Amino acid sequence: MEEKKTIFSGIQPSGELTLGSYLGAIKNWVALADEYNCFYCMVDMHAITVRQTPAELRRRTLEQLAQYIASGLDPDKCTLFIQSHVPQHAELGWILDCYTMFGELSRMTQFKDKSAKNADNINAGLFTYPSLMAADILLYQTDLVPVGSDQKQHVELTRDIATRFNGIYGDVFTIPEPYIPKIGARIMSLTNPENKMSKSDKDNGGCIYIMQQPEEIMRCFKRAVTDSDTAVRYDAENKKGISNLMSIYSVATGRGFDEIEREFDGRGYGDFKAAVGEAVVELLRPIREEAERILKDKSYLEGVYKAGAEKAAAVACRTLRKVHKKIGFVPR
Ligand code: ATP
Ligand code: LTN
Repeated sequence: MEEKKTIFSGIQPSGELTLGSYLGAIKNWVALADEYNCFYCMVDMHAITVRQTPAELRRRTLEQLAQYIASGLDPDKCTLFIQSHVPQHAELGWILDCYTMFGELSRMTQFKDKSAKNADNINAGLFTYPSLMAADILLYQTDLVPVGSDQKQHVELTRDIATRFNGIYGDVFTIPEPYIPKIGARIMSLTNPENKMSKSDKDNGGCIYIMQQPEEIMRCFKRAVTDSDTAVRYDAENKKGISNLMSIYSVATGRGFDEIEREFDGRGYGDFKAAVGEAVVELLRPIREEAERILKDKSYLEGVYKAGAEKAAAVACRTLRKVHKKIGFVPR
């Protein structure tokens, strides 16, 4: 039997998980889980590139794990772990810093965005973030990285770093491919459809959270920004709000844009916004309920992340040993 290919992906526990991360990333993680050997991570080391409140970081890391499991990731089949529990990430991260160029890091749009948002804390970690992300991916000899479109640039840099390293030392790393959904790769804020829906943004009402109560979700969708037209029609340029709602509805229900346009022909925005809200409520309800249940069982969660770190470390150590040997470190 052919060996399964490998997937790696991670999310920062820097805020509550959003509908954007669910549709852009987690939904695909679940869809691909049976076919691949999967590593899914809570990237707490990435999260501290922006200042975090310690108790909240701890709480959100565990909540995120519960939400991964509740979304359908089976801890017996996928490796679910916390990044800081596998020290090889930091070790390879440092090494890859030495194979990543200042100019490359300066071009990363996430660095530019986050520097603008955190002007009082543009730390070195924020700048070198992509080489730590490259380490995350390359440690597991990853073939596929399912992410939203905002992370494409980081995966491409990972490929460049791996290709550069392999060019010097021979085939050490598998070159990974990004896996980006056709619809849902960039869910926009409901209040400001020019901006990505993002968990660390505090724009009231623009962001839907996986753990949000149905009434609040409905309220956010009813207030979603649209346009002065009345037709439910996909036009990503001129009807950003409606097109965003159509993407959400499409991924939540599996219906195509044509079908949605027909369904709401002549019905106006009010009906449509309520329907999107209801579809999202029903999509998230089982995940929220299951996550709430799992969260009560702290010892179960501890068992999952400890076993996950052990499985991850076994693979990570193998790659790191190979890297050490290639670059000329004396074996430990
Ligand atoms: P932060 O605000 O802390 O940067 P975020 O909300 O942008 O966080 P991430 O942790 O950066 O979320 O992203 C987690 C995963 O979800 C990534 O794969 C990312 O590409 C994807 N993702 C995040 N937001 C969206 C979105 N609005 N639409 C589609 N995919 C998204
Ligand atoms: N940079 C990503 C989070 C992240 C990641 C990764 C995603 C860190 N390491 C490895 C995929 C693979 C983000 O900000 N969403």
